[in-house]
Amino acid sequence: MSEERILAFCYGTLKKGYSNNRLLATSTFVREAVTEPLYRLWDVGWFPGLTEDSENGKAIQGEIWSIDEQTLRRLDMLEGTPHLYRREFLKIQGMTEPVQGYIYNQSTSRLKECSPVWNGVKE
Ligand code: PCA
Repeated sequence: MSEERILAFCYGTLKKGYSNNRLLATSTFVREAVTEPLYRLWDVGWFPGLTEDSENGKAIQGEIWSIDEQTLRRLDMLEGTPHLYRREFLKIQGMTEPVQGYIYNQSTSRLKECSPVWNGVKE
């Protein structure tokens, strides 16, 4: 199998201390990171959703993780890609390498905004 590593920006339940971080048990934490001010963050319930907003976007806080392809496929399943979320390249401050993350793919019209950071209930 390919040994390629993928950089992922995690802003919700995949972060350290939160419920889905166990899926990153074989992945490597790179550093905390902030997006370019091109996004907004919404409280979907017990998890958050990131959307693009090039006009009124905020710099969103999260973590960069280095993951393998098998983990990426597992994350796609967990995140309901491409229906609930779609995976895209995101613009992260200070990163020249490509970084992917999950964009929320449903309506946010009834959701409360939680930019610039999601602090859900820790495990
Ligand atoms: N999990 C992914 C997207 C939203 C969520 O809860 C993440 O942490 O980045």
